[in-house]
Amino acid sequence: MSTELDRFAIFGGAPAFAEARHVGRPNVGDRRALHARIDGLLDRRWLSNDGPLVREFEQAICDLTGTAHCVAVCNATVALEILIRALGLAGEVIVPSFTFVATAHALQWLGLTPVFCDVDPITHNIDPAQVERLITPRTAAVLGVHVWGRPCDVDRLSAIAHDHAIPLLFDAAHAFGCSYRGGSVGTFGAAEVFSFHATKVLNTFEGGAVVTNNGALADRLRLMRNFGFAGYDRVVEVGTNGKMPEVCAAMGLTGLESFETFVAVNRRNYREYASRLACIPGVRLVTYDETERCNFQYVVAEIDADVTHIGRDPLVDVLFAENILARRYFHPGCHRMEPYRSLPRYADADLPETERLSDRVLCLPNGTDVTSEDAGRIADVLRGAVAHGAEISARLAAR
Ligand code: T4K
Repeated sequence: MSTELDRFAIFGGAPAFAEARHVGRPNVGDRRALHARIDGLLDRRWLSNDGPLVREFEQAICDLTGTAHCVAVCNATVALEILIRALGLAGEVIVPSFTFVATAHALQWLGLTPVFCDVDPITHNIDPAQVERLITPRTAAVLGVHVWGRPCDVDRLSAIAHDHAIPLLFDAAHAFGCSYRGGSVGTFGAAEVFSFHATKVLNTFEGGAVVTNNGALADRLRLMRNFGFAGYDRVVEVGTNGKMPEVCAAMGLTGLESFETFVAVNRRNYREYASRLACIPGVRLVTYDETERCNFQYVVAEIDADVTHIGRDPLVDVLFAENILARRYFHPGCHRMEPYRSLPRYADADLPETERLSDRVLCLPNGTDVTSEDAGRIADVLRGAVAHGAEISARLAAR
């Protein structure tokens, strides 16, 4: 006998989508403008190393964020590494565990010690009170992350960093185009790092940038991203190859021309999700402060399994069967990933909010590849699954 549950693809029904709907489909701007820029760089035969498109892109980022200096780099992970190196940091850096692992890896890669800090359960951002408790004489810096593009408590973190005379840095990988108290992300702390990875609201295929108002720091970053070269044959620093190619800047410049559209589509989809997922017990959509500039790139739901009677993970299985590839960012939390989980210093990590969140968070597809009909249908599937949460859980358990 067929039941309501048989309509779900996980139990043999037809999937909601014939083709996969992804979190992180790239936003692509005007192809003709992109092709023209690519023709230009091919005609110039200038493909990399501080080319005119990279310079134009850097200036555009400065203009948009109101920051004095932008150093474009091949990706945000390398941007973080170069920044940490340029500041000469050594010892411990306080950082959230609830972040993409690149934030912690950049520190570990350079021989620094990430000191994992818990996050605020509502904002999902690093908890300033705990930052203060974690500061010791070994603390070299605080590295906050503007998770989902919602800025950290910049004022409190700035006061703490100032009181302890340590630099405050931000991983702003998610927060391009966002603001805090009217000021653009990019202008806070000693420096901030953007990601322009394919999955970000603005992409350069792969890419990242350090933005700062500190001219001396920017000069050093420029040297370090190009092997430490200060001119032909003159190396004045240890450096690496962190250069952004011209074709990436071409993509970034083209994307910037459509940036307002990307954000408008994200906002429209977010609102569609929000209206359909409102008032579902046990499902809480992360909200944005719309009095600020937000990029709405991430649509994030928290699932409270005690209320929904279906956990986040079985829910992901249900959605995947429907061809809705929802993601569990940042499960399981950096401190529960290698190499951190096997290192003695993290054995007693006490990060209850991080663990609670990383077991509850579900990211839903957004971006210009997602129509509002898609968003509505995805929300309806989620709502339907939660409505049958207990029965689905029981049937999955019986398998
Ligand atoms: N700090 C934070 C807080 C970050 O979130 C990130 C990156 C970084 C630092 C480091 O920035 P980068 O060094 O990457 O510039 C993704 C991204 O790879 C990563 O950039 C991002 N954060 C993270 C949150 O998400 P994955 O492993 O989920 O990526 P991937 O490549 O599997 O892409 C996700 C989905 O997007 C795919 O299932 C399909 C879709 N997709 C992806 C690409 C690359 C496409 O449709 N087309 C594409 O070209 O980590």
